[in-house]
Amino acid sequence: MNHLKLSTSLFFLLFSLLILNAQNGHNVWLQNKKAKTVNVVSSKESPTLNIAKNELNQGWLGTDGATITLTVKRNKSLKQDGFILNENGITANTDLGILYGTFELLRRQQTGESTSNALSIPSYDQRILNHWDNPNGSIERGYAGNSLFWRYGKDSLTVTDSDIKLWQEYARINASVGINGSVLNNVNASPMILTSGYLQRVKAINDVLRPYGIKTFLSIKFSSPSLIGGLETSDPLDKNVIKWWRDKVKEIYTLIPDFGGFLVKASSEGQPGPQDYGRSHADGANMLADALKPYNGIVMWRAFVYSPTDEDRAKQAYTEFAPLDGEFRDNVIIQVKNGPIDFQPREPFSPLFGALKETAIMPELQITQEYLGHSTHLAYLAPMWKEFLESDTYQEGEGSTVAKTTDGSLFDQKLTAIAGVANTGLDDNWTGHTFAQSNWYAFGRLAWNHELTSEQIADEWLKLTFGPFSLENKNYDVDFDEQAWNTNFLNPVKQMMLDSREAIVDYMMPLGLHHIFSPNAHYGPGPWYGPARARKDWTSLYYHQADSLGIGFDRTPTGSNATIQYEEPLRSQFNNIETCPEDVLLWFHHVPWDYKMKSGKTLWEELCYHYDTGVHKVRTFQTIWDKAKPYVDHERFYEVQTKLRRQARNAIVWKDACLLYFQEFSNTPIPYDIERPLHNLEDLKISTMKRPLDYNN
Ligand code: GCW
Repeated sequence: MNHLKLSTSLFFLLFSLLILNAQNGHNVWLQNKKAKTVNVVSSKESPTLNIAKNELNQGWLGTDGATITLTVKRNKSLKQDGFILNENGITANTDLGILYGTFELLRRQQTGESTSNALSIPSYDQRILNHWDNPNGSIERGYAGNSLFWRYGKDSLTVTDSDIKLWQEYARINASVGINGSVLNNVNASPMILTSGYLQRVKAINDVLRPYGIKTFLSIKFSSPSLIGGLETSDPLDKNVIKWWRDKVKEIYTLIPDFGGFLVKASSEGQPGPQDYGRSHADGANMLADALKPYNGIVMWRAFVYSPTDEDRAKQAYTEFAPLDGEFRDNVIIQVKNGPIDFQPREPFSPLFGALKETAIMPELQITQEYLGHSTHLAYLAPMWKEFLESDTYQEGEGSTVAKTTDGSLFDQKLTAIAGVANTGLDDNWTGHTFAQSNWYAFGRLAWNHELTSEQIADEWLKLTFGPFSLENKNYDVDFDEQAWNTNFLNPVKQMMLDSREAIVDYMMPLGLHHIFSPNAHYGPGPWYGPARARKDWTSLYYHQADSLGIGFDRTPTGSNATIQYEEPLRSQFNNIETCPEDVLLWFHHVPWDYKMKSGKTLWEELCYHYDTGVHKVRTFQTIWDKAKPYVDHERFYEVQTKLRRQARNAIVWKDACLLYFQEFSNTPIPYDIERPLHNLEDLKISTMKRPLDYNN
């Protein structure tokens, strides 16, 4: 080897060591490990099984030199891609089941759980990420850089080696938590996505994702036949339109035989849809379903519909969809956001869950933090999703939780699925905030097993992401003191995660308040927002209804009567101000300022204390994190520390803005044991319209 070659290799060696220690978070919860040797025996070969073998070789932490057998054979106790772990290895019905079992086995080795005699079956058949990515590379409500799939520019459709590498990493991360579908583009879909250049790129993506078991789907624009097909109409009952879609679907499946199907936002927020032609959602969805049926494709038809009528926005999806129950084809599934409005920090569950008894229905969650502080605020979302999944709809008597009305156990659904709006982008760490990775993780884990607790998921994620096995985290290469790590890092940081969503509810919109953001960005406070000419249901005034008497949206029979859409005894419980849960009180009631709350405080005082508590919780998070410093690499430590500082400043802005503004109606002092506001209302009104919100910072 000549000198030049030697020094180049040394350079690369040093360089890669540096990269390893830099810990930019790119490896998420799949940190590089010092693996032991393992002998993997498999009766057959396939791209998926090869991935499983590789993972075992790279990450084995069991007995050195152990033999592990991968067995693919039919087992009646296993549904689909479920698996069994035992002393000898992994058994599954499918190759993909083996891969999922592999990730589970490796995860258990790191978290210290038993690796034998575990049987695992997914709660939902389809566990899907929705990417709101546009063909120009931007991402609607994305806070972690541009799209992983699309980019701007003249070579935007060329597939490069780095594209392939990135898609492979993306696929591996998803497979590690059981995600098996990706909708590659925004529901506000460009018709261009169905043109040949884009479809070629979808094929390339699909080819990379396939061995990891991930199906690709596309969002479509309902008026594509007229926009790119040269037809005069996109009426779903028009025979040329029907033919156009059949041909388009055939073209797609010729390229991508295992394509998943379409996601559709139609007749919603200005998007075209069947109603433009006097047709129903069922007409639209069924026409597409018929085109996809021969190829086993599905239609995920969104129920996120509302228009600026006088009807309470919270009622509209139910009003439109409940009468259509039973009219959809069996390869249609209705995709419903968890709450009746729009991914607010807290909403009651959408009354559509359980209400459609003869139509498959799937939850849509939002992983990206559109309404929870983007990628600046630390919000672990599993508690929010669990609260939703465990909500009792009472549709088939007590115990009819949302989880059960959607996972096929209560209704005989042919299709079961769950979707999460992704928070991924080109940022090195994929999600902007390191802790936002935990939401990607939690979505996958809950989609696989909705019975896992938030605590268990947080525990796993922390151990995998910051734990002792990581090669990158030098602190633990020698002398890992488990007890110290648990006491000083794992337990407090886990508690911080578990409290984080409620902290946001407290300082943004407690007690059932909702949608009082400054417009468009949905980041800072804007309780005052309500210009005379604005669409009413896009103003904060519409949602909080504050006046000199009280605050809150009356959705009982004296108001919009949205409660009628809930089953008894829930309906009566919500209707009665005394029995309505206080955390959704202002969602359902217009409550007098001096109303006595369960704590004995007046509503006004209670509101003030919630805002104050929210701020204090964030200050506590700062302390927890500062103390965690010895246990975290520099890069991730400072990133989170800086963001928590900003979050604390933001929380004060939220508190000051909301309390000073609502005080104009309550006409009552802010309790004197609460820290006084730091801002003036008039200044806040000007500054918080924009993001970044760091007033005076
Ligand atoms: O929450 C709203 C968002 C829109 C989004 C829409 C939807 C993709 O503000 O950005 O559009 O919901 O879910 O369709």
